[in-house]
Amino acid sequence: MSIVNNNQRKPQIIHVDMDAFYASIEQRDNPDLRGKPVVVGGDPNGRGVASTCSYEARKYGIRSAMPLAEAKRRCPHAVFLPVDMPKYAKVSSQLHRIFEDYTPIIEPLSLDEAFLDVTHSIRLFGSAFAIATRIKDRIKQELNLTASVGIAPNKFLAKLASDAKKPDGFVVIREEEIQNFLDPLPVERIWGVGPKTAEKLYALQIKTIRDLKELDESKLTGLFGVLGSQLYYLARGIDHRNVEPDREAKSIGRETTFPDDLTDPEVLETILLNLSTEVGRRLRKESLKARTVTIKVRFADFKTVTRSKSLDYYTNLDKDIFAEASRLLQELRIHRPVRLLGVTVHNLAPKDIDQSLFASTDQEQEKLSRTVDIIKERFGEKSITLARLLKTDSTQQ
Ligand code: TTP
Ligand code: MG
Repeated sequence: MSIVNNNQRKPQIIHVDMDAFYASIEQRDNPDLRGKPVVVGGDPNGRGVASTCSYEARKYGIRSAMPLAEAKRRCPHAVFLPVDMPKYAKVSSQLHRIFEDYTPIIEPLSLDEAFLDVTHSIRLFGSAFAIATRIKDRIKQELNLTASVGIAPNKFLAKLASDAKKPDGFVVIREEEIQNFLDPLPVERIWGVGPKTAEKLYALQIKTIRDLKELDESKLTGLFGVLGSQLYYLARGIDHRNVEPDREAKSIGRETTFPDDLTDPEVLETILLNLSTEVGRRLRKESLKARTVTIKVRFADFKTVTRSKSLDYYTNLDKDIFAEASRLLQELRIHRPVRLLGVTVHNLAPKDIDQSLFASTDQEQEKLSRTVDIIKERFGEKSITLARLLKTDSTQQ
């Protein structure tokens, strides 16, 4: 299979993190609260903890997850507010709609924080710097809130960058600045270093990332296993993790209940092909690809089983979905009557997710499948049918 790699641009990752998110929304919506210490979390006489607090409250040492009673001890005149999740969730979706104007590759980490891979948006918008500036300005103008933004060649650095000048920060880490930026930071700032790992490193007199670089990879893997190798690379600003769009929850599926229970494996497989074709068509229509295929089989006694398989590539081709679904069906070795069959795909991503690994033969296949979709849309479902589907077309609901 020939691999066409036409996507050699350097990665450009933006990390956006809203400032004092819940508290800033409350201050925005109630001008009396502006400039004051505000703690969001509930009744300070109760047993709850702070979700967050305004930057004015942080001067008193109040932090997220601190018991509210302790927060009140530190700042008796702070305003304590309950958590209004529906309100914050609404702002979060407005924020996401802004992100979506610049890239489909968005990985949300929480309501107020996301990675954006804008590597392939640059042609359209000029530069990652221009995109991040625009996003920050729109958050200010349209949401009346401030965000801190980081731009870097990878996720690890972009997150550190957005955190470096909070609140209202804007930090770019260029290739040649990476090591200077990292060296003075404490080891805890490295992704994966929790209190236990930090303690072990302190015992070796390793406090900063500069100190950590003194240890070679084999020494680190000896001490920490797989994490050790991660530490070695992150200390040098190397992080190959992709921005993973959060589409796990979404899926596309089709299922059909037969007028009469079926046992003939060939008939079942033909129906599976029909279902796979419809799922592939929906994926192409929504400009998506999928990585996981699931089949569902309900037997005559209503017992239902599902089987899933994740591929190591994304696809929206009927033939790929069918091949996997068919393999899963065969593995079930069905001997009893079946009343329902379904095919679903999960782990969805924008269709250009794997452009760099796109094989030319598959590009042709996709073009063909898309042509079939267009003809079906124009002239009706029955206008083109793979010969194999004709046999069981009447069993479809
Ligand atoms: P963060 O981004 O960690 O905090 P923040 O936005 O309030 O402040 P900043 O980023 O400027 O440091 O978390 C986002 C929201 O998530 C926060 O507003 C409240 C909620 N949250 C909790 O409910 N509990 C927690 O322990 C944390 C850390 C956050
Ligand atoms: Mg935040």
